[in-house]
Amino acid sequence: MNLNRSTQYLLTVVLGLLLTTWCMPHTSLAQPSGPVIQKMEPPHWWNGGTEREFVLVLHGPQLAECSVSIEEPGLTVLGTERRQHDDYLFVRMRVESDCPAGTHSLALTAAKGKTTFLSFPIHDADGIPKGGQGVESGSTMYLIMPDRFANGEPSNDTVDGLREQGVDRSEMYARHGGDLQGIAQHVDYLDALGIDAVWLNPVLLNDQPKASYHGYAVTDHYQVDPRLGGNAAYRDMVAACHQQDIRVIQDVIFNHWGHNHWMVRSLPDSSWLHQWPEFTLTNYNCNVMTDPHAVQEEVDQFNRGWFVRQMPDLAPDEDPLLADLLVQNALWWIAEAGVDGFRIDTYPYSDQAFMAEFAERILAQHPDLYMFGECWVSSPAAQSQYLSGSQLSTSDSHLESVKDFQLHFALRDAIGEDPSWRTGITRVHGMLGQDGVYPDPNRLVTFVDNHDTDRWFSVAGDADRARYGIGLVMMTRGLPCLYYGTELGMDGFAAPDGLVRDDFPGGWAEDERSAFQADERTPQERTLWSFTSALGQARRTHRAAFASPMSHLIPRQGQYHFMRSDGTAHLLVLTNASDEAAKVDWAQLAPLQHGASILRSALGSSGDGPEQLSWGEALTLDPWHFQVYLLGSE
Ligand SMILES: [Ca+2]
Ligand SMILES: [Ca+2]
Repeated sequence: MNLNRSTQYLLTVVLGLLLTTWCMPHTSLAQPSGPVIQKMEPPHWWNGGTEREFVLVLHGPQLAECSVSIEEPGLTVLGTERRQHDDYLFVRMRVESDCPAGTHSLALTAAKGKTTFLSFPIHDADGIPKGGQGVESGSTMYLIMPDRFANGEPSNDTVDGLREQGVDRSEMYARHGGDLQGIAQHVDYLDALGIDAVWLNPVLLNDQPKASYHGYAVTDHYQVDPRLGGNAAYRDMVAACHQQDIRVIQDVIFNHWGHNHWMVRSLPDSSWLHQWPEFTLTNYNCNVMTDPHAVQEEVDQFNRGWFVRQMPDLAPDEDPLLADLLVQNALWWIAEAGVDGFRIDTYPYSDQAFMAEFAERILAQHPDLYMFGECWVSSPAAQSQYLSGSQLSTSDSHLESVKDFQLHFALRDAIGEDPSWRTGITRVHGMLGQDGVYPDPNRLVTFVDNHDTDRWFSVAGDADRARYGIGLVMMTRGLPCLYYGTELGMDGFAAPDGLVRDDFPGGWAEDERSAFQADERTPQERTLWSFTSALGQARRTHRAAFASPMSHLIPRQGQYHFMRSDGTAHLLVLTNASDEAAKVDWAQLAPLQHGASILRSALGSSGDGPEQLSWGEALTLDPWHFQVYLLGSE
């Protein structure tokens, strides 16, 4: 179809208005005689279960001049605020627990005296799903890019009115059609793998013309992307996960919005974005944030420069109203969908005072909720400074955890090197030896790969090394997070990053085989999957041991042994990170014996060497051997 420009524009406006009204109540928002409300956020609130006060954002021609009143039991207008743009009115509201659920009417009166009655729904607090449960120590997490995992509902693959149309699975930056229904349909798969929590790349609407699949350019904060299934599918997916006792982590971004965000296209106030005399990118050097020698100009450019031109840099530091709206949106999703945690994107790039305020306000409502930041920094000292309770920081971030890039780097370097006094697995031992800088290293999110890095199988170079690295990250301290497909040995280097975001085999009806089914996996996939699953299940069986501190021994010629123990269950991890077979030195292991006489595999037949042996019995560790033994006696 070839449309001329004005027809295209008209269609865009009409479809835009249709989209805008999706989240609105059925009763008419606008009367011809009074103010016209084109957009309202949030679409509803609750009469309990979350903060009593919230800000209602109203957008429409000249709304800033309106006054608002309400005569409904339990619902009060505390006041209104306006900003530079005349089309916005911000209404501070308060809901009491005796406010009846249902639709309530707000009178919005224009300066000329005409009134529009706005319908606003209050939902019953009893309907709020259980959320904010956090992630227990000893758990295992799993990262999914929703567009690339499973297409549970082909009818939503393309949605009229959105800027990016269609799917093309042969094109790495096009949409592929995966969705939340697809994830909900495979909760059993996650459970079988031993997964206790899923983290999804952002699910909110990304109405961007290109590469909208990755989700990091949000354009509407109260709508899950309809191509992922919309808000209802999100609620259903979280419920399906909770049914299997799997927690859900929402990916949130406070550094930027998408440049097609409706509030960026109609900016309430210039102060809401970091402004520069001319367009300025961030310098992408996270280390300036913790570098005592850094000059302020470079810190400012890092923190206030834009990530890319399509991602305008948010300034909650400039306006407390914007800060309130960001916090409120997160609270809304906890109540709406029942999410259990937040992974905070580009954490150091965001305003740090706001990030601390955000975490503090969320935890005040949901003390168990788990939050971790993406801090792509280059030392344990820098990584530590983002954590609440860090002795290296002078302020409290209220942030419990970060992704452990330091262990990731050490393992990446180690896996390709011959072992020596300084190289190979010694790097991992040395990195873990710096854990004293963290308040609780067991809460760090550990990983071999993610959606931005090379896939682990390609880094490791072969199946044995890949298996070793997965074993190590699953058994050492921290909360391991597997990236979808890593358990199958999916490969690819992130050059460019689209190459590490392939579709999960079998997620689409037209796929030739389904790796969700054990009998359709290749022999190599089967071996790696069984091993990973055995590790995941061992973590579940011995959760307390994995929630406890670890002990490890100095590596010798690549042999690296460590213990996870809660004082009752003792799990001895015997590994050989080298190309040479080696005999176990039981004398070195003596500090970890705990009086045991028998060792039994905690991985069933998926570990290496004998499934059972006596303490002191001759034992050879093959190259890249990995085994976990539960200590016992006769
Ligand atoms: Ca779909
Ligand atoms: Ca920033």
